[in-house]
Amino acid sequence: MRVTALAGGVGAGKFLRGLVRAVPAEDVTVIVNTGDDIVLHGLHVSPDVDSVTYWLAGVADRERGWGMAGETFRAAEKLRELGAPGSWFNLGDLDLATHLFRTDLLALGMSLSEVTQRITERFGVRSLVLPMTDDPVTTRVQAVDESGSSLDLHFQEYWVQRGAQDEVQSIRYEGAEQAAPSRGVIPAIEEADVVVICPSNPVASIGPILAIPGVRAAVAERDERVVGVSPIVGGAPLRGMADKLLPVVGVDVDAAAVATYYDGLVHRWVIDRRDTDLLERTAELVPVAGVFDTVMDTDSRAEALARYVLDLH
Ligand code: FO1
Repeated sequence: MRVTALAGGVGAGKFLRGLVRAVPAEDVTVIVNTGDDIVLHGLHVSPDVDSVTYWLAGVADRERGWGMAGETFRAAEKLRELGAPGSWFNLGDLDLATHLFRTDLLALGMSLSEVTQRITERFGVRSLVLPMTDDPVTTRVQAVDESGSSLDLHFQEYWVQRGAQDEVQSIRYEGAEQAAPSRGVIPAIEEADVVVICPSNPVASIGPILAIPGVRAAVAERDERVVGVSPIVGGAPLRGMADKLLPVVGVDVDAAAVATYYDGLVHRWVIDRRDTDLLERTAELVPVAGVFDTVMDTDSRAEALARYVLDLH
């Protein structure tokens, strides 16, 4: 069974670890958000691509969610001491190797997807990891700070530097309209037996992927083969800031309502057991509604969820 997953950060990483236990890893293609990529200290950082890579390679830090297990931050501390711009973003010492390698290969003229393939291979990842595009796309957040001043922030400035403290007014995916899906993205959607929308932040992680010309239409075309897992459990995201961004796009922060963000795209929608009271409402919004334990503390729980998602009809 060929599975194509649309993915962002931690929630996707956890789910994908289960997915590659449920089906052969070689049969999985992951299309990953690059809207929160950022250049820091001259290095190209692709947080979601790296999260997916580290989770699939089994080297992710389960607690922190991002970066590698056993990470140290000596270089980041020194950069802060030096007052380096961008030192508010913690690049781990091991993680730095990935960014140095990526930046070097990009400078040699390789595309982001070629570089990603090289990196995932070196990490022993057997699934195909495709950045959504090789073109520059940046998620930008228009917000107002506590003094009422308008801000136009890179997503990482909003989330990491400023701690999601500002009132968000709108979100845009800069460059998306001019971007092309990276090679393999559209065929991976067209040829999949199942297209999974991972339990990632809809606005920050999946929205940018769907904004790449051709992607939304390709997913919509797959109709009953498209299944999504709610990233909202008990009225809040398990991690991250989806609760702050969903209202900005007019979507309520609950497991059923969040399916409406994917209106016309998801055929089957899985909510968490804790939200069983929302099952009836979910069934009014999507053709097939399912309930399962979506909190993936372990790989076996993630595998059980992946099997449920693939079998739901
Ligand atoms: N998230 C943080 O909250 N603080 C950080 O300093 C931070 C550094 C970081 C470095 C590399 C990386 O791949 C991810 C990192 N993240 C950090 C996570 C990241 O900001 C977001 O959670 C994702 O971009 C959203 O999926």
